Amino acid sequence: MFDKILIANRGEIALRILRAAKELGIATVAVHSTADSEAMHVKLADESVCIGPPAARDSYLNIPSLLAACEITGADAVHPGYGFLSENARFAEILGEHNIAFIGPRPEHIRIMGDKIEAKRTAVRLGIPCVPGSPGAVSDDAEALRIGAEIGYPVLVKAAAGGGGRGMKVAHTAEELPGAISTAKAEAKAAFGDDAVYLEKYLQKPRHIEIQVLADGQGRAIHLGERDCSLQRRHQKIWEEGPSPALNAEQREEIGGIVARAMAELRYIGVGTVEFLYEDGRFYFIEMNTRIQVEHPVTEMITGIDLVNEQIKIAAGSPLTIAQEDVRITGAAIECRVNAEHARTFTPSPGRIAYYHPPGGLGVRVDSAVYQGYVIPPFYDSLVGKLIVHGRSRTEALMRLRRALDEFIVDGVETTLPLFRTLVRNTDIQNGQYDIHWLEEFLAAEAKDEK
Ligand code: MV4
Repeated sequence: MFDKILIANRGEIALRILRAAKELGIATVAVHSTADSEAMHVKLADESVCIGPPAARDSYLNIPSLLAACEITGADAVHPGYGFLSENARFAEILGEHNIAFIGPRPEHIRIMGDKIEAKRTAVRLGIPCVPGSPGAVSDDAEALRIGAEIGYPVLVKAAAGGGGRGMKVAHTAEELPGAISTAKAEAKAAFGDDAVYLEKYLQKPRHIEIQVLADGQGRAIHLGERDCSLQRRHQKIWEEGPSPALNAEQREEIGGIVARAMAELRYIGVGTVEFLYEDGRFYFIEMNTRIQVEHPVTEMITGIDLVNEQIKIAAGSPLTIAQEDVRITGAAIECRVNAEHARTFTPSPGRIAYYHPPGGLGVRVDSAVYQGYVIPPFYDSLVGKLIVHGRSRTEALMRLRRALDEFIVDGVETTLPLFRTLVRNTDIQNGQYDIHWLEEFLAAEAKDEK
């Protein structure tokens, strides 16, 4: 097992990793920018190192500074959390060259999944169902039009280097396709320095359902059910829940089994999330995330499995000790991402938290790194904390969420709590009847009613 883990992150996820490390008896090193000297993860870690000025590229993304921090403290492993360097294959490789363990998958798997065309090719090879589309990058309009005619319109043009929704263009007809391709290519070139694009049939009203996997790189892999992350705005997830209100146990076992077998065959290491669009009873692979995700607590609440604990043990070379038969999905969990933003306009609201009272009680979890008097800096994401509730049924989870939201007080900054208090009382949400466009349509309708 590791002796000392350096946590290359900040905020609630740094705290989450620190807690898992402490429970394993592993010493912790926090790193921080000059803007984060008073951050909770710095206060709770055994040691801390300042790695640079506020801008992320000079601190949390600064590989030489992180290596120096490992050297100074003698850390033998690095946990990257989510965001920042968590899906940087080169960082994982460099750590390996310095005999420091990267708590995550092999660089090779990070690289494959970072290229959306390569990821899809791999998914096809492993028997994971994909959206019909071009087999690889499209090079000329004639080829694109041939594929368009074959799969039918609307067609979605996606950037190979994209992901998270950047660099996508819809062509509703063949006439629109060449224009959509050239626009997508220009945007992809400007955003990622890579203009490779591919085509997919555009699914109009899907849900976003992702399967959580755990694999040991030695041929063992299990799935931990799904999370429904359809409620999002501008590709930012707002509300995540599991199990999905749209699936039954049989559908879950089928897609989960396919994904687990694929990850075992790939010799994937650690935690991973395989993302699907789900429409008319069918799953279509879109991407794979090779990191621990923001919404992982949903899975932890319904399975009772500590994902970060498992992730650390696997990175240290331990075989997976949980069998698929041991995984039981119990009840329902919902996570709300509470941001320091205006609940209607979503404009960021950094500043001092004048009063803070988080909710508690049975089935309530708050993953947060803020405290009363803490100043939310303007340089990073605006997450105040994640409120996660668990109930024996989805109905119980919803009632518990309503209660917990009413208890939650954050003064001094604007937060998205009022939005969640509205959502938890909405009939579509209560009935689980929503797709990936529901939230933006709801917000647009609300904005209209305001006038
Ligand atoms: C799609 C799609 C419809 N059809 N692919 C957006 C982010 C990226 N992960 C994939 N995305 C989509 N891919 C096909 N073939 C619609 C989206 C999409 C979306 C997906 C998941 C969650 C929210 C979304 C919001 C808009 C579009």
